[in-house]
Amino acid sequence: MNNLYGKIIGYHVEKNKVVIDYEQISAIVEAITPEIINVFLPLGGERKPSHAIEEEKRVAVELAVEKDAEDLLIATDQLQIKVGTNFKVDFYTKDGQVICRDYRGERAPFVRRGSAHLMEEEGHKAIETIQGNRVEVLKEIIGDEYFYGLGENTGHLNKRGYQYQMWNTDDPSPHVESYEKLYKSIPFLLTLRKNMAYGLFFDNSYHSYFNLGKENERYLYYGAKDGNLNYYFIYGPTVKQVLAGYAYLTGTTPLPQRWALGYQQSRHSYDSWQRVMEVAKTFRAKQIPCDVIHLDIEYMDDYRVFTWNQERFADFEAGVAKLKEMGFKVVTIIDPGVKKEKGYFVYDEGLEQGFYLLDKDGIPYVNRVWPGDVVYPDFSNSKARRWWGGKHRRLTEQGVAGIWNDMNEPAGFDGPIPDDVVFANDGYPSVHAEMHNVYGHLMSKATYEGLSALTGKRPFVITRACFAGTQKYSSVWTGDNCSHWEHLRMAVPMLLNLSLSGLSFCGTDVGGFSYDCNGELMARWIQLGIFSPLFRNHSNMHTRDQEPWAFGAEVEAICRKYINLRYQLLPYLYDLMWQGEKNGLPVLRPLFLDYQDDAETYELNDQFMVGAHLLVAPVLQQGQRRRVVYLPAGEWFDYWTGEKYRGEQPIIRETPLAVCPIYMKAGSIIPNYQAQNYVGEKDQSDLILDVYPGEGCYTHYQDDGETFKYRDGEFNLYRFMQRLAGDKLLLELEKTTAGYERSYENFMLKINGMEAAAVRADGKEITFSQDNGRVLVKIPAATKLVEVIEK
Ligand code: MIG
Repeated sequence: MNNLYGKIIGYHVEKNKVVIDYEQISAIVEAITPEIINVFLPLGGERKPSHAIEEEKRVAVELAVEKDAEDLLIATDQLQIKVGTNFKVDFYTKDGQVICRDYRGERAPFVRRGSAHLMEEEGHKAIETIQGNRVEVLKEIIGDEYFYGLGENTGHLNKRGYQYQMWNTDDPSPHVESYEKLYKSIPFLLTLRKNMAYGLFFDNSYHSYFNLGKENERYLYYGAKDGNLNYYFIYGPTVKQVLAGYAYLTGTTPLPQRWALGYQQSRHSYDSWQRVMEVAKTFRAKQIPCDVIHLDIEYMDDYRVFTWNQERFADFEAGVAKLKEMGFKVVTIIDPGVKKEKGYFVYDEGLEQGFYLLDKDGIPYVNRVWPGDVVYPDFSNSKARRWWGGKHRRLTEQGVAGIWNDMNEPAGFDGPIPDDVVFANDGYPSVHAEMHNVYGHLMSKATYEGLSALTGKRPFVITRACFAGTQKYSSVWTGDNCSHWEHLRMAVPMLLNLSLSGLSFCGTDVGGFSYDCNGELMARWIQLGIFSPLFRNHSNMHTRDQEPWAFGAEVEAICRKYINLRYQLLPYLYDLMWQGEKNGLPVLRPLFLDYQDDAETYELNDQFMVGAHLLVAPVLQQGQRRRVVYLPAGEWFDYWTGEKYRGEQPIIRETPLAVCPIYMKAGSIIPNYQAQNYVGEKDQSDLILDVYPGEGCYTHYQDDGETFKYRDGEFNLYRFMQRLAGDKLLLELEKTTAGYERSYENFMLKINGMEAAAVRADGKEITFSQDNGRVLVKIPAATKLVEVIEK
């Protein structure tokens, strides 16, 4: 780094903050908590309110500050921070172990020989060398380090050796490994090495770059074209602590309505009520569960947002109501581009109130999208956000249940929006170069807040573009993938890194968006899709039908079976979302989240955990009829056969088309619902508990599934504990919190891998049945103790 700020010539402490005067500039090191440190240098001007960290997060932290000859030594009760000449900043544990250190040498990129120009002439693409950023940070790579996070990127789980960019981009060609940027920018990096994990969150929304030991093995490089040096160091040493720290700053995904975890069917575009009804009826006739049908852009009147087509979608309200009777919710797409047309109420209202982005001459900036010429709402203006949020009344009044935000990178058919387009930014006027990456974020915030005010229910929003912190407002999907096996494979690390970047409520277009899907690919994609929190099948216009029945009887049966499994697992997924709102941990997890000491898990690109109890090893290759599954420490039950395996070893699993390998950890108690066609079809007053004998404890959460009343305590909690004692399995059941009026009547216990001689409930012998290596028992929900005596 060539930034020469000189020596430290003075400092003073203001509460949590140490202001450090250099010969050339003043820097700030501030403890947000004892484990989270903000490092700030005003390279680009005034410090504006962050769009990612929206609330005051500082707690009072005791700082010990000391100056030696050159350096300033700052200590919290968790960390020691050494700040030196030229604002080099190093982090140590309280007992002096290095965590993360600035790299002191010069940048030393590897040499590229030959001519980029000639290569481009021939039609190849040259790789951009990243230079000349206003903001630059180099951190030492300390030995065997692994890098994760950074939101949505192609490639592998571990990002070491690669370069990525933060610049929200809608590039419709097939996403391949060499892509450095996609729709989402999450400048959060998680670093893992033996016994240590830490995070760096760079809160700068300008176009920025991460080079993770690609340029040189010895350092990682972060650069931003403009703005300030402004990052948060987040101490672990566990990955879970780092994620909790990042969630503390940027927020967590709020618990969604329960139906939002159901299966969702989309298509660009179901273009009339007639076609929508055909699809809806087929789901019910074929008994394939489905909760949501999406209306893509063709529902609109000539792509005017907040309108609908009066012929193909005549009597909109009645159509939505009819679907509701059948148990379907309707989610409609809303793009940011507002058709530039006098007399169109949205355009006129926004224009009158000055709610559009302006070009440098102060005239509403125009680009072209679906409706033709459009103007763009300025979502950085809170008044514009409220106006936009309120516009959704038109749709919610018709019964629309959720909103899908697209094209909000923002995209424009006439090329990128110029850097100097002006945003109001609530009193901190800013240009597009700074606001581009937060445009989608602020749009989904407007949508979330609008839906929340209009419906009083937990909003369901999907967005394509986003920034750090969008998890507070929206779910995300990974944009325009293809019906390619490579894209199925890529989905696993992509969803895992999104999950590690705060965006727990994520999913892919199941079956693939572009290109034609085929039966085998569909079957495998559904098998993966049932585990992603957002579970939506979507495909492009002019591609082959992609509904679950479009590929013949065998694939249809597989889809039905797996979508049913998703619906059985709904209470487990819902529990995970509820926990995630509190602790910031994602639903989908790379294995190292729960097995951090096991280096075998650091580069598993084709396996994941759903919560802490369920391990999935999907099939990601055409024709693959067996695969290796790595089981981490513990004992594991094959979900399909009940067979038990010892962990810390790879095993081989046969994978005929109908089998996706799933393993349940011994000691797990997984809540299940009875199969149903949609959420709410059955009252689910009997909860199934799928028990895998061992030692374990599980907390189950229950509420109304829709409103915010849970935030006022209207929920129930149940604690289920199990342990083995000699030839007995003991289950203790307890309702530990009773705040929600409805409760379960019975628990249906499914005890796997056991044959029982007798079962006792609260000391009394009760009847049970035995089925395929499982004990089945129904007990009243008030039961406290169940003893299963092994045969
Ligand atoms: O220019 O609304 O990624 O899911 O179907 C394409 C039409 C616009 C891109 C989205 C895709 C959606 C499509 N949209």
